Amino acid sequence: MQNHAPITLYDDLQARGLIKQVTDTAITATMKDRKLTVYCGFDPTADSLHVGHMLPLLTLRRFQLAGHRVIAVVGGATGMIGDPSGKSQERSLLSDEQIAHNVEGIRKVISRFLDFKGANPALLVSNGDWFKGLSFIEFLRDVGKHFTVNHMVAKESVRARLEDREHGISYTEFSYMLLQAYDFYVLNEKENCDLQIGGSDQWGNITAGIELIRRMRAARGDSVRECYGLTQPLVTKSDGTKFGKTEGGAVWLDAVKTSPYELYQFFIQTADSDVMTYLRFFTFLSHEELGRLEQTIQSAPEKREAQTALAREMTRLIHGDAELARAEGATQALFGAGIKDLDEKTLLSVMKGAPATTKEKAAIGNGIALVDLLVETGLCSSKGAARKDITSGGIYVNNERTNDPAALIGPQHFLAGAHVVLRKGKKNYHLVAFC
Ligand code: 383
Repeated sequence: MQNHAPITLYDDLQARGLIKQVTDTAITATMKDRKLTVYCGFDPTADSLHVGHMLPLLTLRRFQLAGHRVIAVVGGATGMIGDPSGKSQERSLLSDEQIAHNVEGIRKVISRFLDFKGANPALLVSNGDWFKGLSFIEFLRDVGKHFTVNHMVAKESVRARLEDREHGISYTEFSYMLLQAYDFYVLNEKENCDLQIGGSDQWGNITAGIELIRRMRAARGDSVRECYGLTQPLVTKSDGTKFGKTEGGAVWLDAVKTSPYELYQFFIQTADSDVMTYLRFFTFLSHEELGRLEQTIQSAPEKREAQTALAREMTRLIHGDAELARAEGATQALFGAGIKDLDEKTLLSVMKGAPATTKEKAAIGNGIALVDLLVETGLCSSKGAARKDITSGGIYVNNERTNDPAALIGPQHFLAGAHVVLRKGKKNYHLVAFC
């Protein structure tokens, strides 16, 4: 008999490998005894978040689903400074307009992961709200006084940069930790926030916050309040390359920057050796279902059931059911006649990454010889080779095999937006756009 008793949030996080460090082991008991208020911060370095931000974002969601109160902080102020944690070089500063634009983009992404309406609504704030009214002198007197530089230089984020004499660290970035510490203090005072989470790169900033809360309260003679920090492992790939990057750059959580189809494909391509880790990290599938999927990797790896489950869950979570259906449709279309039914946006997104050629409609009249097009696109090295490939059945036009070496390609072949998809063999696609 399997035990279906619901497990506690802490045990669930632990079983999924989502906890790297905690500041106090008492947090296990506290999380069972009462509801916490937990926060995580996101700096507006771009106008969207990417898959690298998903772990803490989804962990906030797990906390919310378990009945805890969650706060997402967008760094309207900290984004102006730049967190040196985990960064080997000084950041370039963003303009006020850029930051305002990015804050809005990030707000939109976060809103899709947390519930802002129900009985236990999430809160989304920008730390610009409290830093705006604070003067430099006030900050140095009230906050800076509680930190010794000796202590600050010992934190990993700063130490690494002090040792690197070539790049060093500016006074600006050196101060970053104080800002994040102050956020925790403000949220603790105003919202009774008692837990901060983040990736393990955030450990120094989180512990600085806990210290600051203790010291500022002690300086005023206020009672001690228990506050906690919890960090999560950084997501890695077993082949040593960076998670979340493709040839086209970062994988974003915004449909305009990374289409749902591309996101789906990104997760489909997960290696067998990583897929269970990601399923545990990112999905809300039960432990029984995770166990079942793990077995399929042994019993039928060629079916890639675990990868499909991961891609489905992530696309649904990030973009919703309708986009998942489109991404799945597009995936099948890529290999079949369904390609004819795709709209232009989906077709272009499916073909993104494939080489493309543009031709003028006017220049081809009723049609251009398929052999010529195959040579022009570089799919075949010569007309002779093209004819051979066609007769041997290796050439497809819009995913339909074409055996006629004299075939003409013309308007009757145009897919959405006057495109023709050529394919040689199983995988060599080429998109021809007629304009
Ligand atoms: C700002 C103000 C706060 C608390 C946190 C912050 C942001 C923090 C930071 N976080 C990273 C970011 O913004 O720089 N100083 O890109 C990333 N996070 C999360 C997680 C992660 C971290 O947003 O490890 C990956 O996503 O903590 O690198 O009061």
